[in-house]
Amino acid sequence: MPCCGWPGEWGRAPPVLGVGALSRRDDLCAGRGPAVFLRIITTRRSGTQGRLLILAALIALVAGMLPLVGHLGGTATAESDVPASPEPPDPAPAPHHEAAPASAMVAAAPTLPREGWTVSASDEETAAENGRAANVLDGNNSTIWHSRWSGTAAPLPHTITLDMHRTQVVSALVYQPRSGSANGRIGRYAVHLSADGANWGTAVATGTLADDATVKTIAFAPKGTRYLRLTAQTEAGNRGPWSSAAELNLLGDPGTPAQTVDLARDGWTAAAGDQETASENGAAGNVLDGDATTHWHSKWSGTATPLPHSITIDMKSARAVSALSYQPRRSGVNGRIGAYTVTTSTDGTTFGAPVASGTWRDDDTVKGATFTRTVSARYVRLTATSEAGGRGPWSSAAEIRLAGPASPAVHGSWGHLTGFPLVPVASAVLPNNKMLVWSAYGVDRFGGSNGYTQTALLDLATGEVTQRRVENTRHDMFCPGTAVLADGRILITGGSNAERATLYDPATDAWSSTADMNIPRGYQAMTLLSTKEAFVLGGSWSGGEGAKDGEVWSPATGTWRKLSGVPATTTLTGDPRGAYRADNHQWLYATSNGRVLHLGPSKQMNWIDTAGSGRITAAGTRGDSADAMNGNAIAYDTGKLLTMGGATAYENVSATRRAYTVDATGATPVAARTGDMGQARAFANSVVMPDGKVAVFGGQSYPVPFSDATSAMTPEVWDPATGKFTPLATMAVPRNYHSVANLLPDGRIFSGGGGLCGDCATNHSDGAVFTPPYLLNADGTEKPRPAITGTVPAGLANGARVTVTTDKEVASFVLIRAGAATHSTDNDQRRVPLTSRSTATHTYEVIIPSDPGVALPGSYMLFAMDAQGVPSKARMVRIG
Ligand SMILES: [Cu+2]
Repeated sequence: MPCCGWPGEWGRAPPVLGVGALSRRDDLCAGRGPAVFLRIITTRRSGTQGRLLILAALIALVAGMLPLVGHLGGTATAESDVPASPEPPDPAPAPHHEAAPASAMVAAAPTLPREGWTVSASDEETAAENGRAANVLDGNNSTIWHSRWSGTAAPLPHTITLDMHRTQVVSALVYQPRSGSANGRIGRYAVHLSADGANWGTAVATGTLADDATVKTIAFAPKGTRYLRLTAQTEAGNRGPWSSAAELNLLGDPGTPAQTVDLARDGWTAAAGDQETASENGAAGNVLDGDATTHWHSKWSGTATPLPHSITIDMKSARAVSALSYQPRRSGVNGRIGAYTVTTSTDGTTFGAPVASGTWRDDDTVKGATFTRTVSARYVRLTATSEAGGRGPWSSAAEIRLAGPASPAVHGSWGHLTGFPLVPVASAVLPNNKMLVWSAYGVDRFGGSNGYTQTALLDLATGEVTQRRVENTRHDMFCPGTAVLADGRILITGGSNAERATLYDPATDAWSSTADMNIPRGYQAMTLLSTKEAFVLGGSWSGGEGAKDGEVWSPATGTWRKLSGVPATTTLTGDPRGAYRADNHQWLYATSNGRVLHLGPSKQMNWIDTAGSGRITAAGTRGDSADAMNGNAIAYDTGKLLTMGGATAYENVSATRRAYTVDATGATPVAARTGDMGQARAFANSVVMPDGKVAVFGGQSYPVPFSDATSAMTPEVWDPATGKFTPLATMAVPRNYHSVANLLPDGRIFSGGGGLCGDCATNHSDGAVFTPPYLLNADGTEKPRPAITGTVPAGLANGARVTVTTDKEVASFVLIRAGAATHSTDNDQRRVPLTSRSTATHTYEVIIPSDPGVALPGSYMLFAMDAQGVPSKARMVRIG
């Protein structure tokens, strides 16, 4: 039974040109387009790295303009049947290097070392010349791969496939044509990526290369991959059915160009050269209202105002600006901006040379334009010179944001992307400084109940990723429930094989089965209990709808006990899809005596007693909160939780910016509204940090599974002292449905994943590490950190008093439970501040809370913090 939406349903969408052809007029401006439109559009590939895509677009454009000149090298040419042609003039210089943002990005991308790589081709000439595929990796431009041409030539298309034998982030293919002869120069091409060498998805780049001997760089959005396939569809000069290449290289992660942070838009105004106000509310001011459902639209009723159109943001005072982000309209495709320039002004009259220019892809993702330099300006003007799909003389924008340089000490900073051999849909931080991630039966897709799962381990010390297909537990662990057990093992339940339950033991790296659940489930929630048992509730996404009563797993017997007194009926949201969605992804907080507070995402909260056959009793509503499906709940302090975001339905409804605190320390939980997030989010992930602040990453303001539209690219941090959210450094990759985030033992945060939709556009088989502000000086260097120096016992009992030594004076100690995240839910992470006292110089007695409902048994990171809140690296300890 497919869940999460079924990728096959719209995973193989027609190309976007076909989509554009459906739109004859501006019907979609009024939101009257057929529903299928949005679905098709959401399958377009990610465009967040729009800067990079500019280059690919320009290459394609330029190639089409260059004259096709036949060429026959003067030396002995292999292909004997080629008509002689005059020599071409010197190849025209490719003008794409003038696209500053794109080439700036590409230049920063390192050429990946090719040691250990292998290559194969659909065919190769070995009889009449040495045209073996391997020649493209030998660093010698005079040896080439050539498609088979002796006897009967193998017809086009030809493919050549690189295998890096490990997953790396790749951002471009560099094609060195053969020298000495033009034959086989690749013309029309497609580039595909694959994690497994079997599933290739849609092309990440297509186009036509110029018929000359210059090196060609084909850029695409950075992505983790192991295999890359270049398909040659035509010969550049139509000289024959041949393809050839002297060398192929790949460029790696271009890195985050400059760390930027969104500027607050309070008091700003927007004015456009023209706007539609007669037939719709297309006023310019809509780009600043934080509402992705309203937009600016150029005038289209009566006689449409012709391109170009411009819209100018007035920030009311001069600011340092270094990037613009453009969110396309949500209600249709018309007016999506294609080619654009950005100019700035200090007086609103005189605008300088463009600080950014390029062409945005025709899809619904949030687009970035990184300026060539940081400018001080009051006015920023976005000028659209083409409509992305050529649909008409229109321009539109849902939201326009401006960003300035980020200050590391305030906004943190992002590290490079790490590629994974799969989409990390679920993750668990392990006691051995590794992170376990897994997807489904496929590395980039799901469906069916296949009895095996693709997993990977990231070694946090070395960055090495190892892949493993887990078959022995006969469990497809896609869309599961997870719980970190008292002994550090991970219990994974249900999902695609809905009744199954699997254990992963980090100590032995072994996977094993435990008893099946009584009730098959998918999208259920779990938590460990203070009794060291594990509790599960809900999960109608898989194994049948409704009646997903609670049950409890015993570590002593390895069996499940049904809790007939804990039906899910009072824990449901009012989702329009009914039970299928109403009991998904519940927020559970284990407390004393085997009890659990169920605090969402339904607006109704409940106390659950797991003793015997269990009992569930109403615990009031979460303040004035509505249902908040796919929001987050985080235990940031003992008995204190923060909930944020979510939506009243699983999908296709606006998410909320609202956040609440829930105090569960008394008999009745007390909920109160706290500050709003800057952006509405569902499908986000949140992480509590040692200092008690909560960082939230990703999510969409209008949740649609497998879409990257309406992505919130600005993470935020909530401060419990002020109740306010403030922005953090902008993310490079959207993190939406099926993404994860975890606090790491070094005090940094992993944010990755998203997608798992097969041949779709929104698979993100990568992740990046965010360094929080508390670790950084203003200049981006790392602050001196305290260190825990002495031995800390690996296992600690509740109530233990442990002596901890440090290298310098520290102010406090804190435990953060190792998290296990999937589907915006992490009921494992909790922050437990510790009581401590100094007993000698740099020596402290630290008290582990005696109540296992406070220091819930399991794996913890023990941090020491100095008086400024700078944390040490953690020691991993096992409590209970
Ligand atoms: Cu899912």
